[in-house]
Amino acid sequence: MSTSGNVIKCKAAIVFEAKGPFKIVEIEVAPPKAHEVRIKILGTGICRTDEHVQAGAIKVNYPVIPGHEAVGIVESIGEGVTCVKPGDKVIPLCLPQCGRCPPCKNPEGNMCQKSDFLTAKGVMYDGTSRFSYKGKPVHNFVNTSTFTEYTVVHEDAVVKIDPAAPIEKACLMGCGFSTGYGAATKTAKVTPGSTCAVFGLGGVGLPVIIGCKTSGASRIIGIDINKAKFPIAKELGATECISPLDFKKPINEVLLDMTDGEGVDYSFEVIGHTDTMAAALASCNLNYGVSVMVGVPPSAAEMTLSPRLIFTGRTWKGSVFGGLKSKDDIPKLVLAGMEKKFNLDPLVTHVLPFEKINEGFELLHKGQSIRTVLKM
Ligand code: COD
Ligand code: ZN
Ligand code: ZN
Repeated sequence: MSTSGNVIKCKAAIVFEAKGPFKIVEIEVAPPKAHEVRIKILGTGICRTDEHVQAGAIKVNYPVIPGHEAVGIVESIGEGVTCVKPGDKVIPLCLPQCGRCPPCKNPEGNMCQKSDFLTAKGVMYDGTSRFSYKGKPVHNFVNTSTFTEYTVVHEDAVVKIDPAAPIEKACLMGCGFSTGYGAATKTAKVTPGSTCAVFGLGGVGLPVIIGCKTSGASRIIGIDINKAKFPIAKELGATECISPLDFKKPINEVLLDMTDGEGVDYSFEVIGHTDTMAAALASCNLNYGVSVMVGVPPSAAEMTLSPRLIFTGRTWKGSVFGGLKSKDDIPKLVLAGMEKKFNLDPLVTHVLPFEKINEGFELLHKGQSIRTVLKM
């Protein structure tokens, strides 16, 4: 029986309050309104940002259905949708691309004004939600919400991908891989022969290494307090890996020593801590070094820095979704992954049934996973 036009009852993982667990409950998902798309989720990755939502480090409205890195099949479309049709394999876009706003029109921009990344309202464009639990609305997360068997997104926040794309690896293109790879290739524009330092070797940091390597960097230094991440980092292209815990000196001074006092050409902070953001900035060359902030800073964080760090010529940049334009770039990255242009195998360390979502987060807490993909 077709579900199109009807309310769908399905399972979803809701966080009811900051620091509360993910509770799998039965929700109701309303049909898509005009210019909206209802998607049956096939698989969804667990990203550290989802944990930030659960932990209350990123401000959102509760109750909320997190999850933003997924692959699904279009179940039905609302009036006026032309970019996808029922049956299409798609990736929901945690950073939409409306194509009409100034950041969408600017070749260097990607923070579409339709993005809920900074506003965190957790509702559709009309101010309402398509999710409800026991008759009460439940918020969405960054225009997506994928920890659910069905979700509804605006057509600005969905893109069709190759129907043959494997679910687990294609999921990574919805956030982790694109964010890291784009930070190196699009935001920093890493040059051949350069030296790079990557702070944080997780599901986003490792794709930064892949981006540095494909850009031709000759030296890639991985930095992590968890040495268990070093073998994968080296497999993907890191030439050296160091742990700040092994040194008495601040890690930026260690990096200066390792580069004859010059500092690295490019540094990337992929952890989300203000102290490592400052260390990454100070470890790049004082004149032409570029430091890219990839990790999401906690909503309440503030930093104090000497202006001299920038005065001498360093560039400090931020990068959301790797500076990529989601609708334009994700289908290309999916194809490149299918053509084995980069090695995605080590990134998906665990595949679990959706019901085991809390186990998936436990693996992340313990530093035992890179990416866990939950299959519906
Ligand atoms: N020094 C060195 N390494 C550290 C330190 C430290 N002080 N603290 C933690 N680490 C290491 C951990 O051991 C771990 O290996 C790594 O840092 C972090 O990796 P993960 O796997 O925990 O986290 P990721 O890689 O999934 O995500 C981290 C981000 C901070 C990048 C995360 O918040 C994120 O996904 N940001 C995405 C930003 C974005 O543009 N998102 C778009 C929508 S989400
Ligand atoms: Zn836009
Ligand atoms: Zn993410």
